[in-house]
Amino acid sequence: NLGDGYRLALIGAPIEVGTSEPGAVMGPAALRTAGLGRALADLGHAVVDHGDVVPDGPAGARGLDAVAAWTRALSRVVEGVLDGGALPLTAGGDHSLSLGSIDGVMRHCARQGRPLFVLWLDAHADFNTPETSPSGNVHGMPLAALCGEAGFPQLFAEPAPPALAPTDVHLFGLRSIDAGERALVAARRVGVTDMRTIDEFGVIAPLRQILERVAARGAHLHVSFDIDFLDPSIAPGVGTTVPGGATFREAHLIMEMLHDSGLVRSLDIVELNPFLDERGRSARVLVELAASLFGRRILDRPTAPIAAVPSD
Ligand code: 4U7
Ligand code: MN
Ligand code: MN
Ligand code: MN
Repeated sequence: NLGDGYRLALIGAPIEVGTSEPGAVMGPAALRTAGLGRALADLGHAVVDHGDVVPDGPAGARGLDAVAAWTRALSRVVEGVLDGGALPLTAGGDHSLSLGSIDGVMRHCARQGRPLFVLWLDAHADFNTPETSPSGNVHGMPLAALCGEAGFPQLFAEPAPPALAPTDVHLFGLRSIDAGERALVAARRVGVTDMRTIDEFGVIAPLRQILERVAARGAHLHVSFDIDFLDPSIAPGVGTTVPGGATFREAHLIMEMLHDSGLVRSLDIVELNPFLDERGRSARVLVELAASLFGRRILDRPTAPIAAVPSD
């Protein structure tokens, strides 16, 4: 266990080469401006801001070569932070940054012989390959690449760890998926709690089931939080809004449950586009939610344990 006061490492990943909408490069700065570091330090955690990562080699152009340069640099930083016993919080930047953060987590876990589980809070599946992608944007592909799908150039430093098992990935909040990736997600048996399931059962039952599984396996839990998981009415600062997203109360409860589980060992906060935001609203909502994930609560009472959950 990490104890009460965590050692948190804030890692800026100002990457937008994975998207066609400029502005995500300003994400880390906006999160710092909204007080991310201060909010976490005020909760009693030791926060070290590692500044913004610089990619290995030229990363100006869009596309997979530039993403590879970021992936390698981010992976090294995240792995080093975990090896040092701290919890990496990678702030983006578009979602292609998770190629680097999760590659770093995978290397750390592989060395410790520890299983890894990835919770993907997102409107999208991000399971396209270069072949299935309708847009060519790499931020819609990171999970497919991490899960070892064919069609990608070498993104990861050699020797690369074994690919992530698709059954150790859970998509939560899904409400937009392309035809090709839909077939792939089903064929690979990626875990999914889509928006309809959330409408039917709420967030508690499905999330409890995931957390119980992670706890039973003693796995490292990585959470990748794409802002478009949230409804655009509370978080407009993102390039790929999809209506019907999580409410503030749903997202807040998820964060409290994640905190109370004590299982989260690494986190991405991605896709904030301050250029599209309204007076810093989205950045501030994210800071609120991050604070709840790291222990801010209304009263000193944990979320209630759930006795019975529906099984799929
Ligand atoms: B994000 C999309 F076609 N699926 O591949 C694609 F709808 O990281 C969107 O989840 C991807 O924000 C969104 O371009 C990537 C599209
Ligand atoms: Mn560890
Ligand atoms: Mn998304
Ligand atoms: Mn995403």
